[in-house]
Formats: sequence, C-alpha cells, structure tokens
Amino acid sequence: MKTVIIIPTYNEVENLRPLLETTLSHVPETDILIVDDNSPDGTGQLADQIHEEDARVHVLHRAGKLGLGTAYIAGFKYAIAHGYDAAFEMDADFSHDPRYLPDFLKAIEKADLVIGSRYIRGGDTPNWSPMRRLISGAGNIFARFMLGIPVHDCTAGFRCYRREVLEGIDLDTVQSQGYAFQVELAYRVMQQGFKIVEIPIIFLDRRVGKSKMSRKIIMEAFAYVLRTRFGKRAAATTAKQQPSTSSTAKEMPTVTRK
Ligand SMILES: Nc1nc2c(ncn2[C@@H]2O[C@H](COP(=O)(O)OP(=O)(O)OP(=O)(O)O)[C@@H](O)[C@H]2O)c(=O)[nH]1
Ligand SMILES: [Mg+2]
Repeated sequence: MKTVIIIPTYNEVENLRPLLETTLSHVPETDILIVDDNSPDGTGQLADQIHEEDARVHVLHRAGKLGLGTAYIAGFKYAIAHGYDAAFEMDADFSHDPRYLPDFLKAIEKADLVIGSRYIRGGDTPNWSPMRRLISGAGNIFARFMLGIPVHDCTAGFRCYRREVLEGIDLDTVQSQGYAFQVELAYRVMQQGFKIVEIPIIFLDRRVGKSKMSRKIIMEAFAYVLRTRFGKRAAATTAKQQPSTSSTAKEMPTVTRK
C-alpha cells in the first residue's frame, strides 16, 4: 500500500528533524508530506533541506497561516493527485507518537478510516490536567451523542484514511479548521457508510514549541456540532429545493509544490 503521512507545521523547527527521523525509523516504506504555512521560525526551509537529503520527504508551501483544516485538505488533494492508497493525519509535536504507525497500517487493511483514540481501553492522556480531560472528554461525548458518530474520540487528529474515503467526502466543501475539522470529517465518513476503526494511543503533550490551539477552536467545534445537529432539517430542505451541481473537475490545492 502506497502511503503518505501528512504533517501540517507552523513553527515546529525544533521538532521537525527528530520527528521525521523517528517516523521513518518506524515506517521506512512510507512517504511524508510537510504542509508548512510559511512558518516565521524557518520550518519550511528546514523541510526543503530534509527533502534534498531524503526523497521520501515532500513539502507543500503555503503563503501564510491558513489553518489546520485547509492544510489537511491540501495534503489530501496531494495524496489523491499522487496516487497514494492511504494518507495519515499526524501532528508535528510528538503528541502523536510515531511508534503507533505500524498499528495503523495493520488496521487500515480492514477499515476505511483508522482513528488513534485516547478514549478506548489502552488509550490515555497521562499529562493532562483534570480540567483539560473534562473539556475534551465531555466535548467528545457531546459530539458523539448529538451527531451519532460511532467513535469514542472524534476530535482526535491522529488518523489514517483510505484514498476512497478522501475521494468520497467532497473535500472542497469542508469548512472547519480545528477540533471541528476532525469532528466534521468523522461525521462525513460515517454518513458515506465507510468503516471506522479506533486503535488505542497514549497522547503525550508537545515536547517543545508553542501550542496554536485556543478557546476559539473549542467554540468552533461546539458550534459545528450544534449547527449540524439542529440545522439538519433546514439543510435537507434546501438540498431538495436546489439540487447540487456535481463537478467532476476538482480544484487543485492553491499551494506550490517543492
Ligand atoms: N500548516 C499549518 N499547521 C498548523 C496550523 N496550526 C497548527 N498547525 C500544526 O498542527 C499541529 C497541531 O497543532 P498544535 O498547536 O500542536 O495543537 P494542539 O495539538 O491542539 O495543541 P498542543 O496542546 O500544543 O499540542 C502541529 O503540527 C502544528 O504545527 C496552521 O495554521 N497551518
Ligand atoms: Mg499538539
């Protein structure tokens, strides 16, 4: 299976080289795609340098900080355009331990989407404060029951998608950026009837560098769940009245490829 690991980066210069080394030591047969948003700390230049040293590492440069969701959408389009059979989402800060990558590859053989879950047996968030556990745990239960997503950790960002899934969920209409992006994708994958499997992961806090997440990102996820749950009837009516035009020519990422 031809596989690519998509890693969005914004100011991850200290993490990048050790992360890529560790990742490729666990899954030497995969490719990596860094999607860098013109990080002021030079992450993009370092990624270019690593690309020169190792042909498995590719880089997409975007003009500025455009958000995590669009970074993944650009990465998914790259994966489709370059004939990958499966694509991973993975953070650059070591929260997503590359040692789990072989478990994902095994699981994706019998699934369409594999999610690294903190909320099933064997999963954990050992460094988190009780408050952070409460917010994340309650948010997940809320999203799960409001939207009927059969997943214990639907905000998780350590995932592997089969190509058919990425082709089946109309990437151009995804709007969300942060945790909501993960919830929206899980919801769409479920709606299309694809098979989702969770495998346990221990989620560690970032080693170095600064968090880019904020209260705004939490509110975005909350608003997405409410809008999707209670806007359903209205959305269905609109869809009936205005049949959607199916476009075969999918837009290519607005990014330059190294
Ligand atoms: N390309 C791109 N990457 C981003 C953007 N925002 C965040 N990232 C990357 O997305 C990943 C997740 O961001 P984090 O800041 O670690 O968010 P988090 O994991 O919720 O927060 P932490 O508690 O700091 O771990 C990291 O690899 C970031 O570098 C963005 O706007 N563009
Ligand atoms: Mg992180």
